[in-house]
Amino acid sequence: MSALFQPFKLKDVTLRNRIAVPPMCMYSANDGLINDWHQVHLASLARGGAGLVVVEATAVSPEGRISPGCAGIWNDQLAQAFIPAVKAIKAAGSVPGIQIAHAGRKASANRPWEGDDHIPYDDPNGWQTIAPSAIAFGANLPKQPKAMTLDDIARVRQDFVDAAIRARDVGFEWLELHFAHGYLAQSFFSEHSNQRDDRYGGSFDNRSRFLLETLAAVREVWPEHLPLTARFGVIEFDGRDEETLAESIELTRRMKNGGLDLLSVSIGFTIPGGRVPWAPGFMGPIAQRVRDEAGIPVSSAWGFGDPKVAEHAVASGQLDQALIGKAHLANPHWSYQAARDLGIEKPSWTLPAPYAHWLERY
Ligand code: FNR
Ligand code: 536
Repeated sequence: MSALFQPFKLKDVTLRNRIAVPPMCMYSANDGLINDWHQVHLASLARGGAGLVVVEATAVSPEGRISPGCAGIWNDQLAQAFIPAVKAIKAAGSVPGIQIAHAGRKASANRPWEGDDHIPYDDPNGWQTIAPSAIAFGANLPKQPKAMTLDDIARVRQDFVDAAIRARDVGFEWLELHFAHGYLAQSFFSEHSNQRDDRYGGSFDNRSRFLLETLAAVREVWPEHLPLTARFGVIEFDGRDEETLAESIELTRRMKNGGLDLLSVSIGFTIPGGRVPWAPGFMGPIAQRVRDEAGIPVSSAWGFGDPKVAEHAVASGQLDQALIGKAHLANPHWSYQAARDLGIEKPSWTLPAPYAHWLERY
């Protein structure tokens, strides 16, 4: 019996299996507006059998985009462009999710295949970035961000709320707050990037405040019966891993108390030089600690692309849900293929009859 192909119920949403497509930026939007490419990309992933498809990091404000090509949801026109994708994902039997995001000091960057480096603020394609403190990321992003005022903080929190309302109103059934990967929220939590001396910096309570306040404000508008989740980097691999993990687990407990339904356990990426111990399934034991110690369902990525590794992670209680990223870009039918590889006879991924009828004996 496969664990990966068991349904997963969270709040009133039942996913057909434990496989999810995590958010993956396409860097192909114009002024935040997604286009036909995004519709094809998202629909094909849902048709491939994953229980959940989460739309790429979608900026809550123009300056929150990583690159000029990033998707946005800062007005109703941008939100409505997601309706065909939402409908296609549902028609394919999957559940549509969206990650709402602010890139903070990692914004105003060129696309990865164009160098991944900073676009100067005075370039027509670039803009002034904002962050908890005026500290640059370094490496390929050396430009100093502007330290946010209290008004800036309140405004961005409200941008997350407005984005959540729009996501709700165009039919998304799963919301993910992007609190990971060195972007704005993660950079509030980390002392590497947050050296504020007001109530948003310094102590653990203060560094947690932006994340907890944003979660609380979004919880007010996101429907109670739908999953509210976050992606958060619980570890930096910077040599202070036990301390960071202990703080992260405590923050996760507080987020759970604040209405979080699942944590997507990821890596902080707040500093350029982290020593990530890449290996198949290496995040499994870390995710399990969060799951056990914070008592919350978890998902994780970074190396579960081999079906046996993903199956083991779910079966052994490390993960409630396996995130399969790049392997889905290579093969949108990863779920179908995984079921075949794992020798599942009648997988609960239930392809629609026009396919299943032919493929069960194929
Ligand atoms: C990503 N990733 C990512 N993560 C996230 O939280 N929001 C995002 O928008 C993106 N965008 C993105 C674009 C592309 C092209 C890649 C390859 C990755 C990270 C992604 O969700 C996933 O965690 C990693 O790819 C690791 O999982 P895999 O690929 O090893 O299964
Ligand atoms: C993974 N990425 C995450 C992104 C976009 C680009 C790639 C995101 O969360 N929007 C990654 C992050 C940091 C370091 C390596 C890879």
